[in-house]
Amino acid sequence: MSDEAAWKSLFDQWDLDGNGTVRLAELFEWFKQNKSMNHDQVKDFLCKIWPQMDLDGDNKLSWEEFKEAMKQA
Ligand SMILES: [Ca+2]
Repeated sequence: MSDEAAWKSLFDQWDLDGNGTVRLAELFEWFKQNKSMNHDQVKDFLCKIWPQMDLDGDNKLSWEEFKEAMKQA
């Protein structure tokens, strides 16, 4: 699987309602369910990474923003 295909499959997992953008709330739910982190751990983690991913600050993560974040990770 190419990097981009792997990223897309992760992005699709994060996009719980399948509308093509990932909201902070969706990411929050995903990390709680999939990473065995408690509420505070997820909150701390997302406080750090979210601003680096949501480049235009609209509180939604587009596929383009997601790809940029992955390239820099
Ligand atoms: Ca955004």
